[in-house]
Amino acid sequence: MRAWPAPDLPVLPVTAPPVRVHDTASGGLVETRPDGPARLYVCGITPYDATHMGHAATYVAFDLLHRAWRNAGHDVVYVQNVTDVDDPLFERAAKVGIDWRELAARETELFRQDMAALRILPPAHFPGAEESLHLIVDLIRRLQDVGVVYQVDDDLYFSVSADPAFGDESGWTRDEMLAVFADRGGDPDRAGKKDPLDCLVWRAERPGEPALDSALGRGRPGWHVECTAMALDLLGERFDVQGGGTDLIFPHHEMCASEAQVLTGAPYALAYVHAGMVAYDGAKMSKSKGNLVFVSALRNSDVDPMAIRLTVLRHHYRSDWEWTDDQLWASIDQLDRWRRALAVGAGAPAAPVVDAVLTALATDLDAPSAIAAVDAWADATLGSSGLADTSDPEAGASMRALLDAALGVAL
Ligand code: 5CA
Ligand code: ZN
Repeated sequence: MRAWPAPDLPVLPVTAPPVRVHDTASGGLVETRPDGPARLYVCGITPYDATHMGHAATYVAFDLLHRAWRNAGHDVVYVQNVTDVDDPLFERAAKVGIDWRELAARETELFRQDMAALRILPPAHFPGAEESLHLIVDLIRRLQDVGVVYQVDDDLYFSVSADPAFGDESGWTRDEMLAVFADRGGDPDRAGKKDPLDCLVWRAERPGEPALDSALGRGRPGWHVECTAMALDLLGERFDVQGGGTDLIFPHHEMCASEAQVLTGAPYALAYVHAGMVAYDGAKMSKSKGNLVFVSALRNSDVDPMAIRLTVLRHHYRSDWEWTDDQLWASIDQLDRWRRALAVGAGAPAAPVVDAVLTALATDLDAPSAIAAVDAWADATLGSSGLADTSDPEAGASMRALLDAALGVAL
C-alpha cells in the first residue's frame, strides 16, 4: 500500500549519539548497532476504526526511534504493516453492514491523514496482509516443510514446542501465557491441538466468512504469521528492532519470533521494544471497549496536531498513562511559550540544549528529559528570572530545527 507523505527533516549541525533502547527480551537497555541501514518493523493498525490516542502514542514512540537513528547518521528501513485480514475487521464490517475491504480502505486512509498531521516519518514499506498473501502462504509452506505445522480439521497450527527459544522474547512463564492467550486472539481450548499455546497459521474457509484463494486452498492466514512473513521478506532476519505496544509482547511478538527462528535458525529481531498503554476513563483505550479519544476528532475540533504530539511526548514511551484533556491544554500553553521564545530570534545558547536533547532521545527515547531541556532554554530566553539571555544570535533557528528533527514538533 502507499504510505503517507514525508514531512521535512531538518539536518542538524551535530551527529546524535548511538541509540540505546529497552529490550523486552533481555530486560535492559541495549545499544542498537545497525549494520547498514537500521531496520525497524512496527506492528500497524487493524483498520476497523479510527486512530485513537493509544495508537498515536505507539507510533510517536517509534517515530522518536526513527528520528534518533536518522540524527545519528543512519539510513532507516522502516516497515509498518496493515492487518487488513483479521477477525476484528470482519466482525466490525459485518456489524455495520459494509464490505470489509471498503472499511479497511476507509480507516487506513484516515490513519494516513492522522499520521501525516502528527508529523510521523512514513514507513518505506506499508504492506497489507491481503496484498502480501503469497508471501504469507509461502512462509506457511516452508514451516510445513520443516515439520512444525500440523492440521486440526482443515486448519493449520504452528507447534510452539518446535522452538527451543519459545518464551525468550516475553520472558513469561507458561501460566502467564495461558492467562492472556484466549483474550488476545488465541484458542487454548480447541480440541485436537497438541499444546494449548499453539497458534493458528491458516484458517480454512467457513460458510459466511471472508476467504481468500491461495495455494493452500480457500481460507485466510492467522495474525502472527502475517507479520512474520512481511518482516522477513522486507527486512530479513536479525533486524534491529521489532516494535509495538506492550499488549503485543505475548502472544504476538513471541509467536512471530518463534515462527521465524525455527525457519532461519537465527534471532528474529535484535531488540523487542514496547510502548506503554494509554488509558482513558480508567481502562486501556481499546476499540473493543469503546473508551476512545480519536486523533481525527481532535483535529476536526481544530486542536493543533503539534499539541496532540506534545501531549504524548510528555510521557516516557514505556510508561502507561491516562489521557486527560487537561494535559492537552497544558501542552497548548507549553507550545505557546516555546513559540514566544523562538520568536525572540536570539536567545540562550542552543548548542548545549541540542546536546542534551539528542542525548536524552538516544537514551531510551527519553522525551520528557528532552522537553525539560527545551523548557529551561525557553525560560532563559524569555527571562522568567528577570534576566533574559540572548547571547546566541542563532538560537531561535537552531532550536526550531532541533525541535522538528528530534521531537517532530514543527513550530
Ligand atoms: N494489527 C495489530 C498488530 S499486527 C494490532 O495490534 N492492531 S491495533 O490496531 O490493535 O494496534 C495498533 C498498534 O497500536 C499496536 O502496535 C498496538 O500495540 C498499539 N496500541 C493499541 N492500543 C494501544 C493503547 N491503548 N495504548 C498504546 N498503544 C496501543
Ligand atoms: Zn504485528
